[in-house]
Amino acid sequence: MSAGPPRHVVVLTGAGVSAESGLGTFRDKDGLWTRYDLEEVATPEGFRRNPALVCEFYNARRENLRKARPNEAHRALAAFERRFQGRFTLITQNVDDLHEKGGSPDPVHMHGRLDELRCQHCAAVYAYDAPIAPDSVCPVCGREGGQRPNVVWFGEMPLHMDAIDAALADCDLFVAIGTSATVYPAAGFVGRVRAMGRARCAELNLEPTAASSLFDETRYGPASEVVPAFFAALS
Ligand code: BJW
Repeated sequence: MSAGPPRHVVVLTGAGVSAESGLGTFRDKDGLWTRYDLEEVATPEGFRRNPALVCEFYNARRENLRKARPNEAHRALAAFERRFQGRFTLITQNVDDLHEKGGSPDPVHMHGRLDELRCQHCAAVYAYDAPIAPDSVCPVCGREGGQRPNVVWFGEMPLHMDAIDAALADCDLFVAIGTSATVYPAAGFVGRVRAMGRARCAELNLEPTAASSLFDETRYGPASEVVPAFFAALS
């Protein structure tokens, strides 16, 4: 494990980093999966069975996101990236754009983005900020239907995995923030980084998770407090 200042910091964020911005998490008390059946709204099979329900679910999430603002955790990560002299890779499981709004230039959205659609006919991915319906028309190929949120559902391959694998192999500090460590492959990142034996691993979360014992360092509390404190101490 490296001593001294890190050379390449990799940060993985989850829903907890956006919780204080008013976006619900998935598995906390009152989380999205306590109100919706994930099989119905977050799988390709659910979308095929009931596209109207899935469109409604994501339309409501897009509307919520419109009102949300980045919090101190998003801003602290962006500020650290601006001043850090080494390499910095921000990987997010979140489909919101609060890292970008907080000033991060290019977070890696491994589970896609709420503000993009993908056409299942021509595979075009395009920015979209309005409600969609099962009969929406693709602006690229003009065909009706088959427009879906450009997000990664269960059973689908997360995005940008080559870049993520390379960053995990290269980092000497890995920090997981606001994620319950239940959804793979992201939940396995800390184990992979540890197995390579080169990086210090830190978990910043509201409370301990199933993966806490794998981290060298843990800080518990709201992201808006623990994230700024952790990254201030790092620079
Ligand atoms: C705070 C806080 C505050 C709260 N401050 N903290 C059996 C074993 C292993 C794997 C599998 C298995 N069976 C099936 C699988 C695979 C499956 C999987 O992992 N299932 C598990 C549930 C078991 N995974 C997949 O299918 C993935 N694809 C895949 O594996 O492809 C094959 C592959 C193989 C090898 C390499 C690569 C690929 C795809 C997963 C897609 C997940 N999609 C979703 C929906 C995205 C779109 C949308 O948003 O609607 O992604 S599900 C949902 O969970 C969303 C999230 O990104 C993801 C993770 O959730 P997250 O962020 O951790 O949120 P929570 O709510 O769980 O936790 C919040 C945390 O914050 C908590 O700890 C709180 O305490 C904390 N917190 N307030 C700080 N203020």
